[in-house]
This record gives sequence, C-alpha cells and structure tokens, in this order.
Amino acid sequence: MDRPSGVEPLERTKTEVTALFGRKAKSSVLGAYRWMVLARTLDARMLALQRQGRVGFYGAATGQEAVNVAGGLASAADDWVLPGLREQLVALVRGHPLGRYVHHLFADSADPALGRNMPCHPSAREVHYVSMSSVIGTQISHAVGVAYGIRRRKASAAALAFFGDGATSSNDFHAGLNFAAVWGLPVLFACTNNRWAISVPVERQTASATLAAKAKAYGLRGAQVDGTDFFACFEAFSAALDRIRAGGPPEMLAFLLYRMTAHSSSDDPSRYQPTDWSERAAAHDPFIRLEHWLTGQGWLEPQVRERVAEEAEAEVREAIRVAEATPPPEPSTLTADVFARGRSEAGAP
Ligand SMILES: Cc1ncc(C[n+]2csc(CCOP(=O)(O)OP(=O)(O)O)c2C)c(N)n1
Ligand SMILES: [Mg+2]
Repeated sequence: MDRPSGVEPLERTKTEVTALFGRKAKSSVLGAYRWMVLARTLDARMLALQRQGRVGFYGAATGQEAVNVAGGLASAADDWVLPGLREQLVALVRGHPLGRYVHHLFADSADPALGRNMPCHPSAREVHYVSMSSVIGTQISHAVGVAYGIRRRKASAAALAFFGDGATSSNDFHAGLNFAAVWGLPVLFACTNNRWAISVPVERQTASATLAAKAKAYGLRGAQVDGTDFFACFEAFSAALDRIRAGGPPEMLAFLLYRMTAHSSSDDPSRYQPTDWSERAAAHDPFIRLEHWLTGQGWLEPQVRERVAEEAEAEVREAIRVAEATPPPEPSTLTADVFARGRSEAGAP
C-alpha cells in the first residue's frame, strides 16, 4: 500500500486516547486498525475481481473506514443498523463473518440472500444489519420505523441510519428527521458526506452551510465530525448512542470525508472531479492517519504492521477461494423465503 508522507496528523495524546477507550486502549485501537487493513484489502481485491468479471458489481468504501469501524465498535448488539450504500464493514465489525459476506458477493448457494440481491447489498440478520437499499434515502424512514418499534418495546437500544450527502435531498430524509424529532424516537442519523452524489457536488444539493445544520431545522442536535479521524468518529458515535439509548432525543452526525475510489465499479470520477481531488483525499486518508498515529506512539512495530497486512491478505484470499468453489444456488431456491405461509396454510382459522 502507498504511504504518502504529507498526511494530516491525528491530534490526540496517548492520555486522551486512553481516556476514550479505557484500560485496553492499545488493543482496542490496534483492533480498529486491523479492521481498516482488512477493509482496504477487501476493497482492492474485489475491485480487481470485478474488473476480471468474477464478481458482478462492487461499491468500495475506501476512505470511509474510520466512520465504519467506529460505528461498528460504538454500536451495541441490541442496536439496529440500517445502512446506506457503503457500510458493509459495519456488519463485519458487529460480527458478520467475512466468509459469509464474500459468499454474498459471489451470489453463491451460501449467500444469505441466495444470489437474489445485487452483489454488495448484504443482509446480516444475526447482527441486526438490515439489507441495504440502493434506492437513495429509503432506509432513513425504515430506521425511524425500527426506532418506533424499539420505543414501543421499551428496549434500551438505538436505530443507526447511514446515508450519503446525496440522500439529504430525498423526501425520506426530511420526513424521517421530522417524524423522529416529533416522536422523540431513539435513532441516530449518520450522514457520510464525501461531497459528491456521483457527479453532483454537495453545493448543488443544498444552500445550507453544512449538512449538520439541517438537523437544527427539525429541532435536533446536529454535529459535523471529521470522518477521516477515527478517534473523533468513535467519540461522536459513542456519546450520541449513549445519550439516545438513555432516552435522549434523536441526533444527526455529519461525517466530512473523502472517498478515495469511484462511486461504484460502473463509475469514472476523473470525468467530473477536480484533478487534485485524489491528492486532497490522500492527505486525509483515515487509515494512514491512524497508522501514523499508532507508529508515532510506539504502538505499531513494523513487524506487526507487516503481519496484520499478511493476515488480512490471507483471510480475504481464503474467503474468495471458498466462495469460488461453492456452487450457485439451486434453481429450486428461487422463491425460498419470498412468500410467508398464509394463515389458512398455517392452520389458523
Ligand atoms: C431514489 C434514487 N434516485 C437516484 C438514484 C441513483 N443514484 C444511485 S447512487 C446516487 C448518488 C448517491 O450519493 P450519496 O448519497 O452522496 O452517496 P455516495 O455514493 O456518495 O456514498 C444516485 C443519485 C437512486 N439509486 N435512488
Ligand atoms: Mg456522497
């Protein structure tokens, strides 16, 4: 992996990081680093496999790892995640096995969706991760519905909705924030603002100074967070989720970040982004920022760094080998799980 030197340093002392993560701060932050290495390895391999025609579609989240790892670590098992386009890593961090996710990418018979969803649209019921919808913004309304269910059951949990900057122009965003605010529902709205909705820059989506300011219009707390600073992301997620689970009102976090890869395997951003965009993105690479910080603190020796990279490479390679050796779904499973048993079939009166 390239390691550019002109990267913004993470301005946290070891004492501050220890206060944030507790006694096991070093292993927690190293754990987060490992997730980032795995994510980056997976993105690079899957984009290459898509180009070779071995997977049909892939939407990378390179550059968004700080938000995804922090969101996964700060969320609790009872919370529900309603992802936008790029939070697959959140499912993995919450415990969805990598192998299962890779089966999904290959749409084989071990894919939980039995090959009937578009690749890169995983569902992971066992970790409360709802299948993502490519229809922009719809998951925001679903998250508010889930939060309503949580409230009715008097559970101490939160719904966590992710969406991009483009989704703030959808009806669901406005209806969702308004409904959640009026009903005081336990939902955290997490916007990943990479400043582009495919080729449309964020300035053409809104005249607001920030996306976080939109929350205020609905009477909610809204904060802008550096989405390339892992510590800032973790701190913001943890504090907001704690307040919400304790009965506080909904909130919105707007994570400002750069995505370092195209919108999807079907996009070519060089046709619309300024020529220095990737240079600006590299200076805010969340993975390199964390790696530099860990190295500077003496928490990441070169041998450990190499071993982490090798292990991620081997793990991803093995998951791909297994998936490619798995047969496609049986035609007879085409309608499995599609229809519920009717009342009369179930023997109900
Ligand atoms: C309702 C709807 N309108 C348009 C599209 C086409 N579309 C797919 S992704 C996308 C842009 C999404 O941008 P953003 O929300 O910022 O997410 P990002 O890709 O930057 O992560 C659009 C317009 C869609 N999927 N759904
Ligand atoms: Mg965007």
